[in-house]
Amino acid sequence: VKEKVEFEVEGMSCAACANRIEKTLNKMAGVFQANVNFALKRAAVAYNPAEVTPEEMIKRIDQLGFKLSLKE
Ligand code: 9UX
Repeated sequence: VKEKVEFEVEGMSCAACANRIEKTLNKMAGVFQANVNFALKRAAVAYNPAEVTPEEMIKRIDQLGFKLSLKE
């Protein structure tokens, strides 16, 4: 199963921040593909809901010092 979720990203100060977030999400078990757009302050993640949840992504990225909020 593949689900997609979109987040708004708060706290990014430079494009390397987007790369840090993207790499961290891509390393999480159950994440197929994460893309973070610095200019748009958006993150899009394709994931397996049986392995990982958007809430776990939010918690993981909070540890890096950025805030993800679900976009509906
Ligand atoms: Mo840029 Mo971000 O110098 O975590 S990498 S502010």
